[in-house]
Amino acid sequence: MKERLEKLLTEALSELGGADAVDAALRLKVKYLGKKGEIAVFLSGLRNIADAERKAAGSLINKVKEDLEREVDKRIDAIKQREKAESLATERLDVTLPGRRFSAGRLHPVTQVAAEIEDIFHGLGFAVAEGPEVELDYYNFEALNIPKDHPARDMQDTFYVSEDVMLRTHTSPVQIRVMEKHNPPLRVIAPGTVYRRDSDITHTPMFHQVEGFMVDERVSFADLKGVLTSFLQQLFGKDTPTRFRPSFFPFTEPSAEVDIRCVICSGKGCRVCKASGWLEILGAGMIHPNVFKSAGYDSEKYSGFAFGAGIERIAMLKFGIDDLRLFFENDLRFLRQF
Ligand code: 2NL
Repeated sequence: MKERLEKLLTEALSELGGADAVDAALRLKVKYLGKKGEIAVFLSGLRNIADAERKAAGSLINKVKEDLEREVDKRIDAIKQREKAESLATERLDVTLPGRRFSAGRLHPVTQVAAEIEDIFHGLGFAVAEGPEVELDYYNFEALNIPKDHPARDMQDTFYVSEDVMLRTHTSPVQIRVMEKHNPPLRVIAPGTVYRRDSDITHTPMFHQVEGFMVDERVSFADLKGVLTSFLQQLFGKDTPTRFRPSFFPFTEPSAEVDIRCVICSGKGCRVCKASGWLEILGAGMIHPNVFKSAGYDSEKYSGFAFGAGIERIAMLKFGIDDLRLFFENDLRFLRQF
């Protein structure tokens, strides 16, 4: 038995020497040391050995078993160390390589113009307010003195969610909400996204607007003219002529439309200003007493002006863009120019 054991050990060690991966070494461990392995065969053969020799034989088998266990573990350690050295040598990371460049993005021209408008009004003492884009009929129409039979309420123009809920068609409701919460004196602008059921070359169903208002005791039409003239001259240049024409809005009385001298032809007359020499840029007026009533303000004590303008239109005139749809196509060749 001793010779067979020694032969087994020699064989096992030689096989182990040929194992060059961890799983091969583990397979040998099972083959020799496993429950049904070669050593187990020797151990179960013990019962056929004479009582007097059994103890010596048993300890001999155990010694071979332990030697073999030690050798297998040593082999596995050696294989792991070699694999680690190999991966350190081959999987080198060159930390001196230049990084991948990210190209910088930029703000959308509509966002840029909105930010410039906010800056100018900030300088004039106005705060910025925001509000919901899904709005109640009350805030979008009713509180603004827009009666039930007014053409602006036509299904044609408004995206309705239900009878009383709609996508806001202007940012005026934000200003009603501000007046409900705060008392005069107030100077606030409300820039934001608005929605109208309209889609052709000069109208998109979603666009951007900035409205603003000022309320205090004794605010006059002269304040309206002063603030809006200063705003337009900061936006389009200090020598830009402006003019105020009578107009009508349900929420202001009196109302005006504000023009600037055509930025394309300087007043000579061109395609953009339709040969008039002027460009319409703002709507404005003195806030209607009925609007003050909705807000809970005393219209005998307070007066104020309000105005509204389309941001895309201003951006088109500032940047010389002739097609509104370019703002919504997100073509990088267009956007990179601003
Ligand atoms: C335009 C005209 C305008 C207003 C908006 C307003 C808001 C309140 C009360 C009174 Cl809360 N008026 N907003 C007033 C006049 C004109 O916009 O052409 N927008 C593009």
